[in-house]
Amino acid sequence: MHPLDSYFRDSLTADLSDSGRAIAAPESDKSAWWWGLFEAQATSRHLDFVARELQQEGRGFYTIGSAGHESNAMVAMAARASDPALLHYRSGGFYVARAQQVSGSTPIRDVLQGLMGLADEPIAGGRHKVFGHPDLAVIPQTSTIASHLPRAVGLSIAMHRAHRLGVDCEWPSDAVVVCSFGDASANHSTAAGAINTALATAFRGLPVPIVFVCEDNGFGISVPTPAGWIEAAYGSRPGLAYVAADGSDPANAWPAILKAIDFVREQRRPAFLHLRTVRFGGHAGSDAEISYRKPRDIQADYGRDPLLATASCLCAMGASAADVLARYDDIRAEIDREVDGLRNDRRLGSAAEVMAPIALRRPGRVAETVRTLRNMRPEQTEPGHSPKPRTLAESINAALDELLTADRRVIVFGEDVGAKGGVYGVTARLARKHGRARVFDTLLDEQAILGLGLGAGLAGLIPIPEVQYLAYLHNAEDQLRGEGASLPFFSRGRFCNPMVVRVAGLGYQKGFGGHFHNDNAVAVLRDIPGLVVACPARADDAAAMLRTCAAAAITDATLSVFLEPIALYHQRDLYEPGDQAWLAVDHDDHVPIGRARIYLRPEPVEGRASRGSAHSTAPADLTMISFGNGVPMSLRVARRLAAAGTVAQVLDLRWLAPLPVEDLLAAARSTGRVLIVDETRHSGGVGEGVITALVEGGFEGPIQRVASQDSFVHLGTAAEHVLLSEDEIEKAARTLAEIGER
Ligand SMILES: Cc1ncc(C[n+]2csc(CCOP(=O)(O)OP(=O)(O)O)c2C)c(N)n1
Ligand SMILES: [Mg+2]
Repeated sequence: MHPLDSYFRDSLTADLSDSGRAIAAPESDKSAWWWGLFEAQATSRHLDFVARELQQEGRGFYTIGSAGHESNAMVAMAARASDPALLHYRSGGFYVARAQQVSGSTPIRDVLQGLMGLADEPIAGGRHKVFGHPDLAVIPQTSTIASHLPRAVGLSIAMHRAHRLGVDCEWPSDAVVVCSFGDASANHSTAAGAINTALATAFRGLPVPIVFVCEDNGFGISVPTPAGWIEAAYGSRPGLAYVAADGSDPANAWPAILKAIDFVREQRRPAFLHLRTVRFGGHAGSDAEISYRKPRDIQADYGRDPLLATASCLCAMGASAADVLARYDDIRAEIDREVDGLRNDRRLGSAAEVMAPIALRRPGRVAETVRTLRNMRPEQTEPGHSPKPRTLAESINAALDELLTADRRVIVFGEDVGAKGGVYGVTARLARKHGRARVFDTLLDEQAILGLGLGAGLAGLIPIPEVQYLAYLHNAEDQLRGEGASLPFFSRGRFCNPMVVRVAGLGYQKGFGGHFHNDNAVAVLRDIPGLVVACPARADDAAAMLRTCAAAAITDATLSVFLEPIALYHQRDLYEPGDQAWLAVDHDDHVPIGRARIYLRPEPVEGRASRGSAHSTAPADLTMISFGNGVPMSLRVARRLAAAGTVAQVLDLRWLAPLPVEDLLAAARSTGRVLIVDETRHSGGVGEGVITALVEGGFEGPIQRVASQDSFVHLGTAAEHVLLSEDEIEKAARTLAEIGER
């Protein structure tokens, strides 16, 4: 028996009123309420004991428990079952108490299935031990501490926006977001940033109905949080209502907790509920607390057991210790019966089953959604007038305008996207036309921007945030990796993050130099399961691909990064100054995810007779596989090669994840030789993926790759030393063309 279990039993058996820790009875005799609290707390406690027993038997895989924190059950009791909750991994009491409010709930089974990794676990299908349930408004969280706070804040802001815009939102208009986390987590920059976002947003007068619940047990694994720090840090923040409650004194904690939740519900402003707790049994089953704590300190915590405190209240109201113990034992027996019932339950049986929720892809339906969206747009051209060729930036602007017009769920936001219309004018005029409720500036914090996007998706909106430069996505990247992309995985698709994150990036821009405005690192995005990475090079593709990404967000809750090559935003010419050959007319509705574009042969060179097959219908001599800035560079090189008698076709990948494997293999096979033109870095760049696809696809011809250096990008003209150049491309292409006869 766990020592905490024996301590509880022994203390109950001794006369509680003699224990020197008698607790004031609540004002009214609401014994049913107190029994409900005890039941939630004791259920959570026993589940923790059982988790460790199951692990010893090899049937359980998770032992981070809630023991000592169970007064968080009162937070659920003070909230409503429809209030979205994003919970700390020690909020077991909350979970059980929330389940008590929803008939038909099976919290014991849910939690057991979670820690045993069973396929029928209701939210994650056993993929991770999370607190989450589709019917309990509990949105599952990852283990990355504090990473859920930006989303929680985003949800609290976006719920209101959705209601204001008349968008269907699954959360009531007076809902309160409940977000719990630990005391050490409160120091994480993600938490600090998210709380700041809530305050800065509320400061502007916008509703931010969120209660931050800091479950303060005084430790982050082995590291103590100095006494008084949480109060010092959050007790007097302007705009943050601070409420303290002691979990080991539930009678006094209850009114404080109720006050915090009611305040947020009525005022629509953030509150910080500082819930003092203890932590029993170390950080997890594997944590030998004795190595960093004194035995007498560990023992002293037992006197602050919230279960004993609730038992005291029950006894003060007339229950006998035997009644309490009987209920305590009944709960354990109920859990044991559930464990027995789960003996033969299955776990997911294949990679396909595990991966099923990662990315829903229904290209047919996405295409239909694009058509529906397009039907909503006003007629853009007068009859008889041909549509105007556009630059990449103009085309994205027009596509955003069209999406905002077609679907009121679409919102566009980021740093400088509002009045200024973006650093490069891509969102110009959109705020004026569609209003500041739908096109708006955010705080200068990429985590906050993505968090708002994640929350907005949960509120029924279709967020299209902008991250100003690729270099600045990196400091917030976990919001895509850990939060956005993993949510469907941990919720079997019940909660998702439909979103298109526009990111301006890649090198070669002349206007604004240096690494941070020319960052070419995309490897960190390409390995995120399920994430779509789009990279349009030309205006017509940009509009069509943006529609595809938005339609995929609407239809399949797809999360996409839309990587826009800054250097191509305003490019008009391709071969010669004034030729306007890089402008394009938006004619395709959409581009299916993972389909490449092929430029079959170079434009003939005016006035120059080319040798070989440049103008014939014979197949090309080599395939250049590229994307982004590499596409116009390759086309220019192809033209020079054509003049010398070598015909090169250029394939634009368009999608960097998933790569258009079928298309690139077909193009490679059609010429037998491949040159990969990759403006990202030699190590970890996109080209590595292309080579792998070619080799794994059985392509046996010669492959050459040219890429940028493994360097940061220099300021000014010296950037040319490290970024891939057309000369390098041409040299490699000529070498490749000379390798044997096909
Ligand atoms: C970003 C991140 N860094 C490190 C960890 C490893 N880790 C897990 S829990 C934890 C301590 C958290 O302490 P606290 O926030 O006080 O919560 P408690 O476990 O005490 O309830 C750490 C360091 C993590 N999960 N996430
Ligand atoms: Mg802690």
